[in-house]
Amino acid sequence: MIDAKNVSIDKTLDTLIEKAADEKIETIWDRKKIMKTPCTFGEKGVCCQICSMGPCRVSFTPDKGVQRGICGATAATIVARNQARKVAAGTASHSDHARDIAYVMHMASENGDYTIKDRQKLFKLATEWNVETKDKDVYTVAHEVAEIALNEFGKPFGYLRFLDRAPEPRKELWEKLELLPRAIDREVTTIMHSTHIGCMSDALSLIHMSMRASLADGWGGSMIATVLSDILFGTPTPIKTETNLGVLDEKKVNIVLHGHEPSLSEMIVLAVCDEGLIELAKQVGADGINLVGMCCTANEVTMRHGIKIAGNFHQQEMIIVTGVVEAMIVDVQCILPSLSQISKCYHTKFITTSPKAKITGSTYIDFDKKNALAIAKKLVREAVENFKNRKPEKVFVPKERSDAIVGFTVEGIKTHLAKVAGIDAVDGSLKPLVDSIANGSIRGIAAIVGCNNTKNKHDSGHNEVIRNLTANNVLVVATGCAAQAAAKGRLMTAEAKDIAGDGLKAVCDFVGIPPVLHLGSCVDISRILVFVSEVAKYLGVDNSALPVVGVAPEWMSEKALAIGTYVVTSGVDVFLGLMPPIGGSPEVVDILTNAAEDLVGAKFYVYEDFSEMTEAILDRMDEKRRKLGI
Ligand code: XCC
Ligand code: SF4
Repeated sequence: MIDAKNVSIDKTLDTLIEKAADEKIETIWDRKKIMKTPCTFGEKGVCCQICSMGPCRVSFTPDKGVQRGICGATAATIVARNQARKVAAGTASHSDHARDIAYVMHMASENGDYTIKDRQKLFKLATEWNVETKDKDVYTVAHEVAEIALNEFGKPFGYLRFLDRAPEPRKELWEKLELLPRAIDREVTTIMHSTHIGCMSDALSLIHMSMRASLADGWGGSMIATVLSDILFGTPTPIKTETNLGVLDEKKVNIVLHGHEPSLSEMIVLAVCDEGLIELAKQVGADGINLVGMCCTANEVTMRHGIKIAGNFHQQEMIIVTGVVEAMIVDVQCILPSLSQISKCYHTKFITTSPKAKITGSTYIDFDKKNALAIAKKLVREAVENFKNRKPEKVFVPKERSDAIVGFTVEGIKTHLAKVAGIDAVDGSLKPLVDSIANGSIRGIAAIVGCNNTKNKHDSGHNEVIRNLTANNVLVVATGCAAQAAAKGRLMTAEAKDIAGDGLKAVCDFVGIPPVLHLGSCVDISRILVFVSEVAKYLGVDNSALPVVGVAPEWMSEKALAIGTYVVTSGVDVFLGLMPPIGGSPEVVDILTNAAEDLVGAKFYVYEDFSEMTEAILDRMDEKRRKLGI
C-alpha cells in the first residue's frame, strides 16, 4: 500500500491514493514500487542500443569490466550519443508543437474558427522579420509571417531568426563557437545522423551538437510556439484562477483538458460556452459544464482565460479516480498511457485527438483543424452525454483548492513596472527592476521549471526551492508543472509576499505582484530567454553576467533536458534536482558540469538536497553580483 505522505506533499492525494487502492486501481506509484531499482547501466547512460550488434553495456567504474562496446565505442561516446539523442527528442517535441501552431496561423481567417487576437504583436513580428505590412490586410500579413515561421524548420541557408533577440555578446559567442542553429529540423536530423553507428564518436562534439540543437528549441520551436500562440489566442495578462483537484465540481459535467497545444484547448474553451451544450448539460441533470486543465495545456488556457488548473503531471491519474470526470481530452506529450486502463474503471471517456499521440484503449477522435470548432463541440457533447453514466458510489472530490494569479509575460511585467514607476515608455521600464536588483532588494531571479518525477516527493522539490529562494529575496518566475506546484502551494497569491524576504516583499508590495510569477507553459520558457536578454541588453552585458538561474527540481522528460541545455547554452546556469543519465562518463559529466562554463559561460549543477541547492544558487548569484560590482 502506498502512503500518500511519502509520495506527495499535495493533500488531495491523501484520500485519492487510498481510494485507488480500495478500488484496485494501479497508479504511477504502484508501478514505481514494482519497478524497484533502475538498471544501473541505463541510469548512468552507458547502455547502447544504437545498432543490433548490441545492446552493449560498458563499465562505468574505471578499470573494471568492459571498457568498450562491440564497435569500440567508449563510455564517453555512448553517454554523449544518448544524451544528444534525448536533447534532439526534446527539441523535436517543442518544435513540432510550434509547427502545428504555425500551420494554424497559416489557416487563420477573419470568419474562421481561428482568428488573430493580438494584431499588434503580429505586426511587431512582421516588422522584426522584414515583412512588408503597408496596405496589407491583417490575415495576409499573418499568412506571410506563418510561412516564414514554417520555413524556419527547413530553410536551406542562414540561421534562426529569433537568435537576433539575444544580446550581441551572446550572439558573437555563438557565432564563434559555431553554435548558431540553422533550420530546426536540420539540427534534429543532424543529431540523428551523427549518432548512427560509426559516425560521430567524439563526446565534446556530440555535446556541442546537442547545444546547437537545443538552441533551435529555445530560440526556435519554443519561441515560435509562444509568439504565434500569443498572436492567435491573445497575449496573456495577469488573471485570477484557482488550482488543484478541488476545482472539480460534483454537480457539473467535468471536462479535463490535458496535453500541450493551445490549438485544441482554445476551441474547447469556445465550445463549452455554446448555449446548446450548456442546455444539454442541464437536460442530463448537471448544473452546467466545468472545464479544467492539466499539465501545460492548463497553463495555456488558464493564462488566457482563467480556466482552472486541476493539477500537474502526477495528478493525471488521480483526477480520474475522483469519479467525476466525464471526459479527459488530450492531444500530445506527458499523457500517461495508463489513463486508458484507469478510465475504464470509471465512466470517464478518455479521448485522444492527435494523429501524433494515439493511445491504446482510448477513444480516438481526430481533431481536424479545418473543422476545429465543430469537432470541439462534438468532444464536449461526448462529455455531456456521459454525465448520466457517472457512478455515484465512486465519487469523491477533494476539497483542496487555492487561488493564484497567473499570466505574466515580458510585455506584462514591463508595462506593469512602467505604470508603477510612472514611466510612459515601456522600453525604459526595466529600470525599476534593474534598480531593485542593483540595490539588493532583489538578490537575483530564478526560473523554476519542469516536471514531476517519481524519484521525488511530488511537488516538494519545487515548493521547497521556491520557498527557500523567495525567503532570500530571489524573485521567482515559473512555468510548466513547477508553476502549478507553486500555484497549488499558494505561492502565487498577493499574500504569498509574506514568505518573501524583506527586500523582495517590499518590491512585491510596491509593484503589486506575487513573489512567484506564473509565466506559462514549458514552451514559454522562451519568454524567460527574452526577458533575461532584455535585462542584459539594458545593462550592456551578456546573459552570463546576470544573477539569474534556471532550476528544474523534479525534471523527468527529454524536453526538460533540451530546455536545460538551451538555458545553459544561453549563458544561464541550470540547477537540476536529479542527475541526468550521464554518470557513466566522467568526461561527459565534466563537460556539462564544469567545462561548459569556459565554453558558454554557464553550466549544469546537480543537487538532490534542496537546501544545499538553494545555498549553491545563492552563492552563485552573489558571485555574479560581485563581478557586476553590485
Ligand atoms: Fe510535461 Fe509540460 Fe514536464 Fe509537465 S513540465 S511534465 S514536460 S507538462 Ni513541461
Ligand atoms: Fe554496441 Fe557500438 Fe552497436 Fe552501440 S553502436 S550497440 S556500442 S556495437
